Amino acid sequence: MGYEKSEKAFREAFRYIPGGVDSPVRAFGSVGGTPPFIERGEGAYLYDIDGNRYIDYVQSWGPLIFGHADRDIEEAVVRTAAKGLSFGAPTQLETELAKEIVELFPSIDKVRFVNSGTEAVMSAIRLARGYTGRNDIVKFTGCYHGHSDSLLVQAGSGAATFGNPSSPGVPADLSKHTLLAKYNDIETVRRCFEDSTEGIACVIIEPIAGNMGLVPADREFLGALRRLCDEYGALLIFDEVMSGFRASLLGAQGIVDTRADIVTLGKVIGGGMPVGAFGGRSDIMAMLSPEGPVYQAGTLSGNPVAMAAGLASVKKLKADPSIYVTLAGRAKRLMEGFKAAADAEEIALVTEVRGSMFGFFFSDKSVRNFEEALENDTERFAKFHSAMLRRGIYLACSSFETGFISTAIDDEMIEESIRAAYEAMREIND
Ligand code: KE4
Repeated sequence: MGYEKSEKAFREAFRYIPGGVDSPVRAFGSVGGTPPFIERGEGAYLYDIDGNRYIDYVQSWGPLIFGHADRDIEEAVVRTAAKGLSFGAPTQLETELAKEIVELFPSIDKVRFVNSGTEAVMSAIRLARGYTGRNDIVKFTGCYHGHSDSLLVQAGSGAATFGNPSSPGVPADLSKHTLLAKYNDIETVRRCFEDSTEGIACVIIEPIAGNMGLVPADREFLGALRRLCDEYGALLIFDEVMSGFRASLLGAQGIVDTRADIVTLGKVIGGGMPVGAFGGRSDIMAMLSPEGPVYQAGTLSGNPVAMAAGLASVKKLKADPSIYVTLAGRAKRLMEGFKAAADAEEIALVTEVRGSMFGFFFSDKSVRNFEEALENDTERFAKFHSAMLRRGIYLACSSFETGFISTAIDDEMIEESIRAAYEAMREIND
């Protein structure tokens, strides 16, 4: 496999775009090497500009559950685009997709569309603060909710629950309102409620965390979280931008019985086009402008072409929920194969699967929170990622991400990927 054209393209991109990419993770910073520049996608495959072909387990970080250039989604996009790209006026497509989501999610009475997961979460946080009249929020170390200021916060020193900015440009005056708790540890959440001086507006969590690697929250923990929020009158926000329509048709809420007050969605509901959404109980959503006083807006929110792509994607999933059984079966088979390949070389590996999502850590113990995830062997992950890429297997370029199975990936591709894993494990063990 040659990468000359991608190397040249990366240098060229670097001249005009910071880091040569429009989103940092794409630069391959944590795995090294040059990120392949993609020419096209077709079904399960990505093709780079050097003519290399890859089985794609990233699928644009989750949206492409039907693989690349799905005929139904592409046809919906072309048909809708032919009638105009955007109007800045209401269309029935928005209502149609909203109806699909409301009918699916018991915890969503009304939903508002935006253009990204970041926007969905930023708006949900403002809505929770407006609804409760409180300023403080709680998030969990290791959960990522997009790059809005209140969420770019890391744990303070020691046991301090108050957050510090995790990026320059985020005012400490703002990040002090974000308290940090430990994933799967209800006592650290209780401490945040006790430490808060201004009252907690909401607790936001990825109920199946996909941004510290794949780390699901324990069912009992989510139940305790719900009870704690009710005890203090705080809202519970499930950030299902990644897990929604991926862990099951209803994301985490299709697996656990805990219900959120607000749910954020993205990725799959855009079918590959820029869409985010946040929805919840009627009384909460009624606070949103123009019905209520909490302001939120967007030029391209509910864009008809994006709505058409999302609608085609969601309708296909609703029409055949049994695909989740197939997707989960293939995810399980892939992770069993990776585990067997690691065992053959006496390399420590732990794996996780939730529906069409999979993850693995080069570690000898299970991972239940970010602090434990940080102990995994990231150097070995980088070598494995590179060895797999050279064998035509395109995995997420960080051990703190999640892999995905699409309907375009068949059993033979899974077996091919497992064979590549045996070779890669042998190579990194030399
Ligand atoms: P976007 O703004 O990237 O559309 O969504 C932010 C977001 C919010 N919530 C969750 C649970 C998410 O996973 C994300 C974005 N996920 C990352 C992948 N880990 C997007 C990839 C990237 O940043 O380029």
